[in-house]
Amino acid sequence: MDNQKKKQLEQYTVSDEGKDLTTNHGVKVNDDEHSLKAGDRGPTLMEDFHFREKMTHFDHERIPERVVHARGTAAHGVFECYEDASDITMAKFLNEKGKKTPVFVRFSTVAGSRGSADTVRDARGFATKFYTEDGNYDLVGNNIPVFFIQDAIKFPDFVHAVKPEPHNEIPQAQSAHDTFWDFIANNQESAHMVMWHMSDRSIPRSYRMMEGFGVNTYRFVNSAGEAHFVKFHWKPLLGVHSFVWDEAQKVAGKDPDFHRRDLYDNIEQGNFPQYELAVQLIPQSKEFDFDFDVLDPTKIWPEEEVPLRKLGLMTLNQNVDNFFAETEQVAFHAGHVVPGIDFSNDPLLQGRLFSYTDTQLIRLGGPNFHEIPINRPVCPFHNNQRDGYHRQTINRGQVSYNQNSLQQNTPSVTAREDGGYEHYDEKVEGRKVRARSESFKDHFTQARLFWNSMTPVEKEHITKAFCFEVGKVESKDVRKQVVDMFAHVDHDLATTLAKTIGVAPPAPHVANEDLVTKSSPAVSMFQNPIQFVKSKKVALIISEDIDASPVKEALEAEGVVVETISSQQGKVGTLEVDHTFETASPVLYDGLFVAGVFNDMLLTRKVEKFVDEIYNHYKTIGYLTEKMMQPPYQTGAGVESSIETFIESLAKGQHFEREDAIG
Ligand code: HDE
Repeated sequence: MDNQKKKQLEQYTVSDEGKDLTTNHGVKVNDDEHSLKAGDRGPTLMEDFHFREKMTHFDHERIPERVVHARGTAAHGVFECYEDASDITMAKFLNEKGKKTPVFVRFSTVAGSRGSADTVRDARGFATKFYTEDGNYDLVGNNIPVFFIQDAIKFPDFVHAVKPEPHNEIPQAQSAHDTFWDFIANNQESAHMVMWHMSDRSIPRSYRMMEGFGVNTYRFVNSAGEAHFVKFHWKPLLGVHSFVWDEAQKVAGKDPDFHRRDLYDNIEQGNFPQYELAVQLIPQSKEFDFDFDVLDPTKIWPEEEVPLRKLGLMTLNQNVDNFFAETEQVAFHAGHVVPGIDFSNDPLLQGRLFSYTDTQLIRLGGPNFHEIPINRPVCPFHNNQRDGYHRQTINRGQVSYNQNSLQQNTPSVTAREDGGYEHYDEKVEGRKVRARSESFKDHFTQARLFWNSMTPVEKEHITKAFCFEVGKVESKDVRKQVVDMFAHVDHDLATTLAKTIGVAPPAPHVANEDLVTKSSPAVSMFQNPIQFVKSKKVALIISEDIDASPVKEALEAEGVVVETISSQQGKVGTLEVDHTFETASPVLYDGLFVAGVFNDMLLTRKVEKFVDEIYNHYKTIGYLTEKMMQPPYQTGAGVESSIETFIESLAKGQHFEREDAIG
């Protein structure tokens, strides 16, 4: 099963290597460099069918980018089920220990356009397509467990506000501008999500180190018809790690493809990203037992109250062959479910169920996008739908309707017991109203709970992010509205913000802090650290006369990816130089080891600059001899003078104990 999708894709994959150049109609071409002309200085002739076909195809190469989540990257993989979970769901891919299901995952940013930088401050999409024997199941999630709005009807407004402003299309891929913050201050249901957005979660170090969340509440249904409300989680085995803000901004310039490259390179190197799938479950009967509404997508279900149950492990082990054919054409849909997985009445989810097919119709040019290789189920699919743009299937026979006698009423329906999808028979009644439930109207308790769960360093980063973002807002009035809004979360936070951005402090005592003392340590990145070194990237500075190969070997033995840097490319001693100081940048590495020394003042200055930046971004520094490292960088947290301690420090990640020295 796990390579069923691979086999299917192979049927559609071609290699042009070694082949004759032909037109799309199979005619061999004798010249691909000159258009057909009347004389070698004459006009081009209409009859040049090769030129016309080549140019027309080129003119039509682009399809509209996704309205949101335009910038992304993807990989193939496999999901392996941990145990039979048939007590909670009849989804077959979760019903057998060891069962393998092929998957395709696309990660993305939300706001930026297709060519924008990877490391901007933004939520990240985490969309997974499971090619199951019961049909495709799409878990279309984000790396933040809540959302900005509660009702899908507000999504176009939210997206208009966060996207570049319409008069000048500035700024690209950023929320640090007036319309975003104006929307926030005037739509206070966004408070909880904004707290996450201002945290380091929205500047992830790597797609491999990011959690995923289904956000919306779904339903699991077992074969006895019993239902649970369910929330989905992906937990990365490497843990959750982020950049610091200054670093993220610089990486956006030095390598706008940073996340894309990181995922691609690591899969090529065999460092396959892995994530455990876990669920939180609330039985139907306990729907009203919590201090949040289970249908409200701006609320988490604190893990301390509703524990996680792990269902399986996903491994991403293969890069795409062709970005456009696979990554760009993949069509996810929150409504692609299989028997055993159903929807709740979460009003955000209900609206998503409409939007995803609608968007594919314009993006992929018609109703047959399910026939595109990356979107095809691995199980058979038959129905009476016919024709439309780009139809590829050749349906035999005269019947394309139901009921019929000419074809013994086939294709035929399947009863629920035999695997037919039957919607959960929830009883629903109500008056038609445009309204929001009272139980959705508390916007600050969980925003405060999130704040309470942060370590001091995390709080510091959130505060600085607010000061940066709102500091970029030109309207003083909007700035003040934001200050007043977040005073409901934390008065000190709002006061610091007000002071930094030059507006009046919030009125005393609007804060929630005395009312909400609860926290959920599970949402803190720093209270749940996972240490590792394999696949971390280290810059190794080398010079003539010093043999740095033992350092390189020792690091590589631990799975560290080492890139050598020196004054020029070519060989230095026994080592090949990967980069000069010009082609490398400290922001692209997790750590630095200096194993070289230069007599030239200019080069020494370049090393110092490298060290300084690594130090200011709290990363691990190592050196061989004191001559190679100037004070004040010779000692302190995460500064090591042996390879062994360097590796230990590198495993820990960022060294925020340095904060005092950096300020
Ligand atoms: Fe989406 N979303 N969304 N979204 N979303 C799209 O579909 C939409 C929401 C998410 O890698 C679009 O194919 C509405 C929440 C991801 O291809 C579009 C609402 C979450 C991706 C759309 C939401 C998501 C999308 C644009 C509010 C986290 C990228 C292109 C009701 C759970 C999938 C496309 C990929 C993409 C609509 C809210 C995740 C326009 C109307 C909440 C990861 O259909």
